Amino acid sequence: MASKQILILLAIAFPVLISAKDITVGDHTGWTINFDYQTWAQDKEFYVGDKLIFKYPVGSHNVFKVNGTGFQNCIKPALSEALISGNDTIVLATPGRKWYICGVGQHCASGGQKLFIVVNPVAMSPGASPWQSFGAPTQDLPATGSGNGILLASFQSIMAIALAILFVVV
Ligand SMILES: *[C@@H]1O[C@H](CO)[C@@H](O)[C@H](O)[C@H]1NC(C)=O
Ligand SMILES: *[C@@H]1O[C@H](CO)[C@@H](O)[C@H](O)[C@H]1NC(C)=O
Ligand SMILES: [Cu+2]
Repeated sequence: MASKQILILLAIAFPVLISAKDITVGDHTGWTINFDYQTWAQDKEFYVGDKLIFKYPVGSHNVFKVNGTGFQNCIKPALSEALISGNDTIVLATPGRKWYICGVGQHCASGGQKLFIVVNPVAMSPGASPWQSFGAPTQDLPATGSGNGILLASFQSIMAIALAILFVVV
């Protein structure tokens, strides 16, 4: 309960820092064989609320969510569990380790068509601490005039103070 309230407060206080992303797996390459998804994932941050999108020509590949063992050994779950739309969207709903494989032929075992990611709990910009933005104008504010910007900045300060109080109380 308390953590949910903190999340809501964070979302109100720091809207610019929190934004769910749509992440296309493999970027323009999409979901296919002979692509190094571990290297691709290395320099990326995944957060709860982000969406993974697996893109591929329908019928050529599919997507299974598996566990660590299934990932290691390319164990395909029942075909009924496969995502097959060619534009498969998975919302990262919980933090932790996630594993995905393709279940077509030997794509996972021989083609390396497998993805392992770690999902972070809160969708906050990398390296941004709430206290760094305390009272300071945040970047990328909508350009609706300085008056609004200052209003928003002080609103965020108030929310940050409320948040600080909440942390002390909880
Ligand atoms: C991993 O998933 C398989 C089914 O695909 C299941 O049989 C196995 O028990 C699971 N292993 C763990 C550690 O959860
Ligand atoms: C793929 O899915 C995303 C969201 O899940 C959607 O925004 C996009 O329009 C879809 N693209 C196609 C080509 O269907
Ligand atoms: Cu495949």
